[in-house]
Amino acid sequence: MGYNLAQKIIKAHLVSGRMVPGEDIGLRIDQTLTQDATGTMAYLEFEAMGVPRVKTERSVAYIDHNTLQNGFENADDHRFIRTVCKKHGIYYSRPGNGICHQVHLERFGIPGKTLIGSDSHTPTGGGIGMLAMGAGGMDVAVAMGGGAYHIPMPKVLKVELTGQLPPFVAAKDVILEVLRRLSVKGGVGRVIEYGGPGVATLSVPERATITNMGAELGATTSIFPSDEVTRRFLQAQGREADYHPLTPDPDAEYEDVITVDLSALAPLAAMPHSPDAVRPVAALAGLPVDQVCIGSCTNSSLQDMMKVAAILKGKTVAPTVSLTISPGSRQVFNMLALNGALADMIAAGARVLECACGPCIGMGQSPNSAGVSLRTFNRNFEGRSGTADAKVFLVSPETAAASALTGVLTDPTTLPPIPAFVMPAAFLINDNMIDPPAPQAEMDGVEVLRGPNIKEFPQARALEAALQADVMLKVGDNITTDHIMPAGAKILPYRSNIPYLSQFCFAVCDTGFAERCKQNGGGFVVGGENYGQGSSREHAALVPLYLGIRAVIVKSFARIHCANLVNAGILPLTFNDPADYDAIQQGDRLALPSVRAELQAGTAVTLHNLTQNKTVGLTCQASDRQRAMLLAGGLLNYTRENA
Ligand code: MIC
Ligand code: SF4
Repeated sequence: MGYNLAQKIIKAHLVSGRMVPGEDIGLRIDQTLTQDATGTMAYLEFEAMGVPRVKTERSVAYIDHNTLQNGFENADDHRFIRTVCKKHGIYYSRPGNGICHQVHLERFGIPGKTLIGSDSHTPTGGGIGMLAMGAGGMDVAVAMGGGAYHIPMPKVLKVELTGQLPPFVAAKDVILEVLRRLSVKGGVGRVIEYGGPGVATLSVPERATITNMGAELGATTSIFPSDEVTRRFLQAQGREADYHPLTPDPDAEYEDVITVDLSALAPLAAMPHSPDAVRPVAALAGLPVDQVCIGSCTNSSLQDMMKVAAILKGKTVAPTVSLTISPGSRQVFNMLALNGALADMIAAGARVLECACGPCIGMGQSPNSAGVSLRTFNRNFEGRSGTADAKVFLVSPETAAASALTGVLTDPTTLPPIPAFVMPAAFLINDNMIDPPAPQAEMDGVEVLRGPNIKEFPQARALEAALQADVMLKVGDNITTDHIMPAGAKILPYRSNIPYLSQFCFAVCDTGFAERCKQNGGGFVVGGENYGQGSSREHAALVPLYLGIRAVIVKSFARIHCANLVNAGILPLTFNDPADYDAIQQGDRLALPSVRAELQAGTAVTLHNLTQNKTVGLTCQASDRQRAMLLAGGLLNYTRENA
């Protein structure tokens, strides 16, 4: 039997387990990346492991999220990360150099390699044929120390692309179409592999838009083949030597195949508050718009920006609209400045922001009350923009630019033609904002500089024989890590200060949660389907741990969050019968009378609801290795015990 792309890379990196879907596999990791909002914690964890120099082929730290310096906290964290990088063999991409995924694609990604990043959009690297996955900070720390990355062996779904995108229809519309069909849970346990004749018609940045937003499917990752288009992209980045062709075997097998005819697509939009609430732009056209934000790791390539500039050229942004544009990298920004496109954006009235995550993570630019904001980003979860009642729609750069001019949601296919974009034969290469690590001989002399914002992170304890506590919170389906641990300009500076962060835990759902936990010494959280979707932030596990949460009991979990819970030493439990969810109320007293012995024996866990007088069967969704981690009280304790 032949191998598909994902299986080929997995096979070449397998260090433990069998390639049987659902079974735990360990993978050798070639590259890692971090960003600043998750990186501080990841490097504190790396330091705690006591490994002097990273053992990966390439590890890079990016500063792109916490770039608003409203107080000393973010600047201190950046200085900490810079000095840790110098000391431990990590490349440091300075603030102003761009968004991690865009810069990594341009400067470091290599087809056929494995990459994990402490950011859920790491699958962007799938656009050049990497097996690139989002992970918790602790997993990234372990990989930097030379340890394997463990995932359940995924199934592989093929998306067969045919035809060619019509003018003004974009890669964003491709991934929105896939989200419309599969939903935000459709990718769980799967790699989404793109193939078919349509692939050759898509540039690397277009492919990267599609793999980036595959995170919103809940997929392990998404991947494109590495072909002549990939070679030309790497050549234009001065990195032809990094090119390796990579295609699936002709007799490769897939779990399933779905077909997307690129020629038949029209501009699409994801409506508030979920990336899979997708409708044709034409059906929503005319909706008044208050704000348009163009950028983010999904849509900030030179190609995206040039299309936007061409649409804006010679026009003026509608008087009722605030338009922001954040180029994805300094390479993109610089090229726009040199070729005049930036002047067209400025002349049209765009508010040009630095090349960073910016509004995507609520670092400024919150919309007005109940405002309609069109964004080329990948997430429109409730409250993420910083305005609780804002309505965020996710659209392509073309739809965003067209609507910024008219002031209402506008189908860009109604616009007059713009010049076709041609990929440059050579990008502007200038790596002067990437600070290399100290040479081996000098690393001991590097002092790591820590600010007062860095507090100790909470440590789990070994699992007791039995647990008994109250349900601190009951929530519904599709709870995101933005619900559990919100981000935004006011909170993000405290990513290395768990005690401070804890007061905001679940505040989107219930402002009393943190206080209730403090008064009760913690307890349990109950949830519905796809609990923990979205961001990879391990803070969504570390903060509940700090508040005394011992188990999360839900209908189903999103992959990265489930792994983060295990790493933190919190039990991830699922109902054997989803209907039992209805029989538990917030405030109920629950007992897990034999939880330790049950976990030692397997994955079945018995729950007594003492308030409702009902016994419920649960499963601990964990591999043998993860169960050992839970018994020990999380990944750090487990690593210490097994060192
Ligand atoms: C996001 O898009 O939600 C983030 C901010 O990039 C997160 C990481 C974080 O919470 O720091 C992600 O996607 O993993
Ligand atoms: Fe940054 Fe937004 Fe991308 Fe997250 S999704 S890495 S916040 S640009």
